[in-house]
Amino acid sequence: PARQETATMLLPPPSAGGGAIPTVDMSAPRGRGALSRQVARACAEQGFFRAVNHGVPPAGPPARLDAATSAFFALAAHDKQRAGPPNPLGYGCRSIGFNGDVGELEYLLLHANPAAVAHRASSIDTNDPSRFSSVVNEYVEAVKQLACDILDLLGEGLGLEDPRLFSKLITETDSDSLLRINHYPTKAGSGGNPAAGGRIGFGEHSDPQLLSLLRANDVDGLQVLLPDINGKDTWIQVPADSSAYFINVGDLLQALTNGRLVSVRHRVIASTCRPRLSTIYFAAPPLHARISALPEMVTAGSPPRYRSFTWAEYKTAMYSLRLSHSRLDLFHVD
Ligand code: GA4
Repeated sequence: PARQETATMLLPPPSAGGGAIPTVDMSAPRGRGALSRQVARACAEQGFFRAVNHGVPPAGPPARLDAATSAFFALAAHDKQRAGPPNPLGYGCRSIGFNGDVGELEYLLLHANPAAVAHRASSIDTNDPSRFSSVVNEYVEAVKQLACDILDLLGEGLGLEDPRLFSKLITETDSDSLLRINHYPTKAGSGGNPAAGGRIGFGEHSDPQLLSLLRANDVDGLQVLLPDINGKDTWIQVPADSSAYFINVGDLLQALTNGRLVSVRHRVIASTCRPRLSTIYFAAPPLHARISALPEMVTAGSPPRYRSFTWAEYKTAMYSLRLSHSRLDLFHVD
């Protein structure tokens, strides 16, 4: 812990964010064409946006999932450990991945595939495993729908020959999508003083998959690395909005679009005052899916940047590296 405090003090302060974060009204007030261009632009310029009026009713699947996961995190440590260790799925506390990364959080990492969820849920809610898995499954159905909408808008906005190509990858029955629920507890003894905050909840990284959809309670903490007006990368504090979904471009979309879309680097600095609860759906293709730049994204002026790989191959690389590694660089053609 002492080492972490020192590292924290070296972090440059984030800029207060609102304005820099693109907001997309998914109800398409200016029509579908304008919406698809707006989504494609945000994903190309920031790799990140806030989706509002997204059509997922907050009192439905999200509220039921939050209740179930909060009840799980409130259990005694030894009861939670029954759903761990994360290998890589399951319950984890402080350690992230296999290579020594730590964070000030505990989490559940679940496969989004219904069969795999049911299997896992038996150790998560021993009283009523079928209820826990149905709550997860209905949430996944709702966010997967939103993910498909966004991916189709992206396909249209980028002018792809098959605009549904991205969404088809995640609706395959053997898609490798995940659901992660992160609980950042408060630091006992800090006296609720925000100035004593600044612990690294989840270190800097990009998401490896296609697209991530994050929803969190009203506790701040998420920061994204975005270019400022001079093009210099700056950490931007993302103001909490529990009614919105925050959308991240992942490494695979960057590779498929030959770098037109950018996978955004982000991190969480844990608050000391109130616990943060976030739920992230990572939309991924099947393991055997081959990822290479789409023909539309390759021109004489922009030749293929990355060599072709399968999602399985990419995952092997990602699990052998640290959280902050820019793993797409391994596939870069010079
Ligand atoms: C980052 C994004 C997702 O949370 C995650 C993480 C995964 C894990 O926790 O098992 C990884 C990390 C994430 C990338 C590098 C490796 C694997 C931890 C880690 C050090 C679930 C994912 O898919 O990649």
